[in-house]
Amino acid sequence: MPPSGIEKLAIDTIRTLSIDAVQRANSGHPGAPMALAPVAYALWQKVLRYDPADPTWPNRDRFILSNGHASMLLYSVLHLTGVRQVDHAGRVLDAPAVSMDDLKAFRQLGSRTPGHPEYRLTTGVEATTGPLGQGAANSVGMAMASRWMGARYNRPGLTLFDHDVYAILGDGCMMEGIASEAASLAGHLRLPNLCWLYDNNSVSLDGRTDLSFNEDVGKRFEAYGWAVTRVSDANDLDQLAKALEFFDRTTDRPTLVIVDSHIGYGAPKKQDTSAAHGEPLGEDQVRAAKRTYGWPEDAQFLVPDGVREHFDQGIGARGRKLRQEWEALRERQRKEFPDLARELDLIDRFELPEGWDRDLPVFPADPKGIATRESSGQVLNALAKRIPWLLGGAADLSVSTKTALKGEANLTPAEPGGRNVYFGVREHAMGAIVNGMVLSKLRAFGSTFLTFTDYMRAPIRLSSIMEIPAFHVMTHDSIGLGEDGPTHQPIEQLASLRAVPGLRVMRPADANEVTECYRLVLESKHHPTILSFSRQALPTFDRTRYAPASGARKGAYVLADAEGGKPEVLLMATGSEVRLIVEALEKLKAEGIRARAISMPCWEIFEQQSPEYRESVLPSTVTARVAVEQAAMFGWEAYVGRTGKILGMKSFGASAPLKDVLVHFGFTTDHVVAAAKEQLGRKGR
Ligand SMILES: Cc1ncc(C[n+]2csc(CCOP(=O)(O)OP(=O)(O)O)c2C)c(N)n1
Ligand SMILES: [Mg+2]
Repeated sequence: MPPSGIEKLAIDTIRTLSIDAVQRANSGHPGAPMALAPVAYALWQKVLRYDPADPTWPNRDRFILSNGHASMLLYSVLHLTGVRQVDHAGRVLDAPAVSMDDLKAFRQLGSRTPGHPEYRLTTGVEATTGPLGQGAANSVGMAMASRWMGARYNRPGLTLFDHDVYAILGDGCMMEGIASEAASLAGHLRLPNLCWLYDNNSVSLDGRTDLSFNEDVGKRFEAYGWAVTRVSDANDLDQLAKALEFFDRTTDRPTLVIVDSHIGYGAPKKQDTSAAHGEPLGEDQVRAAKRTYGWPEDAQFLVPDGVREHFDQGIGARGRKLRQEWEALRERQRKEFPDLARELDLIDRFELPEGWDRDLPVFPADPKGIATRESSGQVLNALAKRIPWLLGGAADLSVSTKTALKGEANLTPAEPGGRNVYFGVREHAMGAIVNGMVLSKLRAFGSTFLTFTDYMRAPIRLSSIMEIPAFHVMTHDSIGLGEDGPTHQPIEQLASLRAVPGLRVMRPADANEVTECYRLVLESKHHPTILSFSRQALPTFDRTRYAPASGARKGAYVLADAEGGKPEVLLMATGSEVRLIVEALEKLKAEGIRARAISMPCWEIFEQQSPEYRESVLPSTVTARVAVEQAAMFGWEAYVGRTGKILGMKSFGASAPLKDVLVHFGFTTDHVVAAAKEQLGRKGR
């Protein structure tokens, strides 16, 4: 049955607001919002447990628009349901999340209605979407987080966390590998609180999807272990309601609802080519569509009387009531389980428990030392003991990356509150699932070999765009991993990750720098981090002889300095190569040459220090400079200057034992010494 009365009016308002905003911007995708308006309506108005008056309510259902190009669908709904704005301190303001002026400023500079939904910019946008498939994978992380929170904080008769997570996704998302990876894991974990609504319109940008996509999606999802149901007409509210009830009844697996729809519904022109996709309809089509809807042709941005009230009586009233009931439960929790209540306060404010860093290890000086992946494992475990909501795992490499949290349960279908997550060999989804968990305020991490960050660049980049502190433990961080050879030896990864705005790349030199780097990670509320750790043992520096490891907190610091005056030559390095510059400094000292060894675990943080501090570490008058890093040299020019020397990698690595690889590519103390002398215009020996 097609909608009628006020329901039709509400749905057509979503449609026409979307059409008008795209038309006014003269840019955007009206087709999907026109088709999906009834789907959004059925979900938001009838089902979603969401209080527009408090979008921060922790147990709200989450809604993700994975096909972010349909952003106007979400903005129209946020506007019509009257979702309030939340400021950066988490306060709910007496202002709309999306005002009429915002709708009119769609895709304009500084507006809250950018081309694709952006987390933090617009209240009600639960995740930044746009790169297809990401939002779908985020939703898996959010569903895992909901279950995790429930397992930890619910008590009999006191259910604080049981929210559902809904994602709308299109053919594009369905074609992306990341959605398959995430769906496979969601099926494995049997997440009953996850519902994907698939806009099966058989059209994508290049035309009909049968140009490239003919598989039976339903069968594929059944094979993943999902429950699958169908809606044969996106305009049929009864069918949509039944599908959402089916999801509600399904308690042992995730649900896929395949919704057949017609892109650009209501516009008479055939919509199976480019129109209604990446471009506005044009004035004539806009009028024609409005005629089809029975809408006044000349009206723009019209919200008919009664529509806002209708939403308020639906989602508004339901959400208010549910949220108030939840607040009452939370009060009971405060009385009956005060410790749990306090933990939730901390989580809510994204803070850490008192004494969270109390057990952090201090590593004694040791010339042989340990691999930074090993010290990382120890530090991570010390943190996990104090921060109950720290959880994560690896993409099938936890034995190598040393990320297992000892004594903690695995996260499984039967134990959704476990803290060791087995992502399987699904790096791309892992990145997005970790983002989803962090968006749900858990301190979540992923892990694999540094070289495989290539498989997860999109979610890493999005974590930075969203300004969320997701972090990843990346080991085997150089050619120093040895025998596995060029495919596993990262070369350009450090440089490419350093190029991501806001992302912190940390490559600590020894065990104590590892501890400092983790402090920075946990203290960060808005910066994601890639931690880069060695497979091979690295000496633990004698901090009575050299500077304290706390210098790492400034991103770069003078670890060891020449005696007897200003240094003649600056030696700088990160991670495993810092030992080389320290040894070189000692050798140069024996020859009467004053060198300075600078450990630079995090360029991004160093760049945020005062000009005075940076000058104190890298005095501009000292132009003899050598940088050492087993990676592509890109970027080091900024620190060595035009005349400095970079000892780095110009090629891929090689498969051979560690010591042979290092000698072959010139990562030896003697080589650093020679480079330093060359810089000073002296003959190397
Ligand atoms: C990873 C990624 N690749 C490509 C694009 C560009 N893009 C935007 S929409 C779209 C087609 C999407 O088709 P579909 O999901 O079926 O959406 P519909 O056109 O049906 O609304 C493409 C390729 C993108 N946003 N993200
Ligand atoms: Mg499509």
